[in-house]
Amino acid sequence: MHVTRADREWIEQRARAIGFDLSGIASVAEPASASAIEDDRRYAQWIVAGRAGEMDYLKRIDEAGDYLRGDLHRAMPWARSVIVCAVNYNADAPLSIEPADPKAGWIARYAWSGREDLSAGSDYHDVLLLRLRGLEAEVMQRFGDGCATRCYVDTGPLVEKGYAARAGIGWIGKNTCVLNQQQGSWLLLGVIVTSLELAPDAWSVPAADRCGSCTRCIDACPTDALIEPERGGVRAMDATRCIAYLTIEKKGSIAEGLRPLIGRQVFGCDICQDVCPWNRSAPVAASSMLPARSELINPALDWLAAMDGPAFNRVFRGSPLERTRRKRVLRNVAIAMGNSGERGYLPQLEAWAAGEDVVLAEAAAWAVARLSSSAISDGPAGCR
Ligand code: B12
Ligand code: SF4
Ligand code: SF4
Repeated sequence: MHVTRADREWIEQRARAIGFDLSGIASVAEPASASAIEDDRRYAQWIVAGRAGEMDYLKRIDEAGDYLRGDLHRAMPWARSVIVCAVNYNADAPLSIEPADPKAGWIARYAWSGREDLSAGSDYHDVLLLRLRGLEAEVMQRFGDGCATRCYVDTGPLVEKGYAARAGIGWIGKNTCVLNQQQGSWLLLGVIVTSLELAPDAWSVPAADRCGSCTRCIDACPTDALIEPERGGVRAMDATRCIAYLTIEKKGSIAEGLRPLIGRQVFGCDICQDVCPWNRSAPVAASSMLPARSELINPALDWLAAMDGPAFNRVFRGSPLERTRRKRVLRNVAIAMGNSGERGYLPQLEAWAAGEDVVLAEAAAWAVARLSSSAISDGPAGCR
């Protein structure tokens, strides 16, 4: 079954009607084609170099021992094309790099979203998946039952950004995010893998790379996580150094040497997108899919610290923070307090340091030592 250019335009029009800001369709490279081999090699190299840290789901292999995410055919031999949809989640709100109250932490922009009535959190995975399923149903209806499809937001055995680039959503910037010339990079992606072949005239046109000689994201990254461009290689990051990984994915203790660099980030990190010139005029989200909850913007560290289990569940029910869980968020809050230069946090930190949660106690003891020492020469992390 072939998708023609008119079909592609129909898919894009339906995606817009469903609420996506951008969409496109990319072919899955033939197994053993030069581009499939290159994608696979690049992915395997990244994993073997240890860049994925403890994210074991990125390391799943097939029976032959090859990485599933290195080639989509391994998990879905029937896959021929990928419909990529993107939604803008930008909000009319400050950036993490703007001066802020030293007592404020930072939660990444993508995690601000609430339900439309704002009574609780909303995880973009659920919100996008629901819309993708609507589009999938329409695609099935148009192309018939012989068409196989699978919808994913994050969880599929593929690198969504690579398909987004090929589907013309945007280019992969030096910060390793997909950037669109009009929309910037505050985009979340969802994909529908399909068995539909693309007629040659149906291919979306990949976006031109517009990073040019800019290196703002690389220069601003506090942990030097953006690695490859400096060496003239493809754009990639060492996720084990990325604050998003450390605060969201990393279990247990965070390496001591990285803690001062985390600054005030308590969940995720937006720095390399905040500094990007393409985000200066990024439009605020047009759709109401992911409305921002104002209480999560520059949240007071002591508000987060004071939440007991039920309060945390109430505030973050349905939000991306729910999966990271309170324990890990508190570990991050302790580190942010240690970086704040605010000695008023000492009683809270000392209480945690004497507590039973070993990881939190250790992070809190580190923060106490950092606040108590006169050697906070790098000062409050205010706008880090
Ligand atoms: C693991 C993961 C992470 C890890 C690793 C990040 C990373 N750069 O890979 C961590 C936890 C650090 C992370 C952080 C964030 N993430 Co994340 N993450 C993922 C996830 C689940 C897998 C990504 C992956 O496989 N990485 C592996 C490495 C090897 O991929 P890579 O560096 O991009 O390089 C590959 C490709 O890009 C490709 N490639 C490189 N250059 C080019 C050029 C061309 C033309 C092509 C075709 C391919 C290509 O080759 C590489 C090897 O395969 C995806 C969802 C998904 N299933 O794809 C979301 C995803 C990438 N994350 C997303 C978001 C929003 C974030 C954060 C902004 C959240 C936050 N604020 O804290 C940060 C951004 C940090 C950053 N600067 O990238 C969005 C990105 C949207 C966008 N606009 O790009 C995604 C797509 C989720 C989604 N469904 O929307 N994330
Ligand atoms: S998200 Fe933060 S830590 Fe990760 S690469 Fe960007 S600036 Fe660096
Ligand atoms: S900050 Fe500059 S180099 Fe980095 S992604 Fe944006 S345009 Fe590209």
